[in-house]
Amino acid sequence: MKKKALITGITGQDGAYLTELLLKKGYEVHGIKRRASSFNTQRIDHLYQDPHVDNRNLFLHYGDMTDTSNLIRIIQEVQPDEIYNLAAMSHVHVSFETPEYTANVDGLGTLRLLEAIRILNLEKKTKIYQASTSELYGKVQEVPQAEKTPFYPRSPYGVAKIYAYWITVNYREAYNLFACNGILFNHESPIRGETFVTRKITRAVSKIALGLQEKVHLGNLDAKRDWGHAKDYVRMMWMILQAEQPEDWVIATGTTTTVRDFVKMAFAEVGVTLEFKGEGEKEIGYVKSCSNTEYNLEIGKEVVAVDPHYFRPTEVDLLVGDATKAKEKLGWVPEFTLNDLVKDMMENDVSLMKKEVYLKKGGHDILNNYE
Ligand code: NDP
Ligand code: GDR
Repeated sequence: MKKKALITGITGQDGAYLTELLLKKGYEVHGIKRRASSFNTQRIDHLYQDPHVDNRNLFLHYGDMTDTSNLIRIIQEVQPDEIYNLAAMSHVHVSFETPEYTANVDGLGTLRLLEAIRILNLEKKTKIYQASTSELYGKVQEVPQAEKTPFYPRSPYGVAKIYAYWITVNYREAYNLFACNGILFNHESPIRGETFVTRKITRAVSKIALGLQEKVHLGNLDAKRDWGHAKDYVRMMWMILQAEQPEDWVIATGTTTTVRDFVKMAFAEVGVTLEFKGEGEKEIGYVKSCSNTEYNLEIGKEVVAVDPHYFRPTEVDLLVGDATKAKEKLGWVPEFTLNDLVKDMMENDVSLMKKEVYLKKGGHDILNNYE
């Protein structure tokens, strides 16, 4: 019998990579997608199977983390061996504007899944993975951050996720559920959402290099993040549910980098040495030199500016994780370095923007310019 997995948030970055991984492992994969006014399955379209053929192993169900009866019905129908709860309003800055909705989806949504498992008497059958986050650590208490580091969230997103973290622990202890938190630090990829800082940067740098955009406006350049590759991280989600005991695990690279340095690394991929000058809101990044004649960027051109609009009311200044436990007990070995990650993202976005240049020449405009 094939194992069955149910993924909430299957249309997101991690959902797409996890689906790919589980299908390769021979799982029957079920995913919950939201109804939207336009298609929202681009990240998994390459895995989509015609519903009219036999032996399908990928199934999509309409649903929402705010809809209890819908979640219970899907879980009853699917009878999953493993649930991966990846669905969330996952943008930290946006959570300051939609705090109640974020609490409902990211906090109560997790409770709804845990209760569904109990209501359906699936405690012994169904394991559940909760997508916890380094945002739980928030205000720096100690570095690097590990499983026992105290939490101090700094956003409505972080606060909602702390509820989800503890309700997962509580259901494990109260009802013997195989329920685990993966406390994952930032992980990125070529299919990262366009408004997270890494993808915003790699898209903008590609556009600037190809003459499609003048400059990019960013917020806090001093923030430090521990960035890994999403492909390495979804492998761990699966390993966490295959462990002997249900536990909580930190997944991180152990290296931290400022947003400013990430921008420099991205520009380096198109042959540009970027320098910064000025301070605070007046800081700018300009082209010091350009070794790639294909891009021909003018020396001295200002390509990065700071816009306070992107500052958060409360910020998480420094994240750097200690994944020793996962490495020692689960044998996790990440395959991508930060350099590999930046290269992967830049290659993807440069090729995407080259297509846009081509289409523009034919009078078409396919990409929007929202930041
Ligand atoms: P994305 O934002 O790319 O994907 C989020 C997914 O959740 C999408 O499929 C989205 O659907 C879905 N979703 C949002 N709201 C609802 C809702 N109300 N009901 C059902 N589905 C919903 O996130 P990532 O893939 O990057 O992250 C996956 C999970 O891991 C999230 O929970 C995130 O908070 C957490 N996390 C992420 C980290 C990272 O660095 N990427 C680090 C640590 C934790 P739609 O496509 O329709 O919007
Ligand atoms: P984060 O990711 O908040 O860490 O949450 P994001 O990429 O949004 O921000 C990282 C840091 O960059 C700073 N920053 C900017 N951020 C954005 N989005 N846009 C900008 O223009 C900009 N300029 C500077 C931010 O202030 C911040 O310090 C991500 C999400 O995936 C969460 O769901 C997940 O839980 C955590 O990572 C771990």
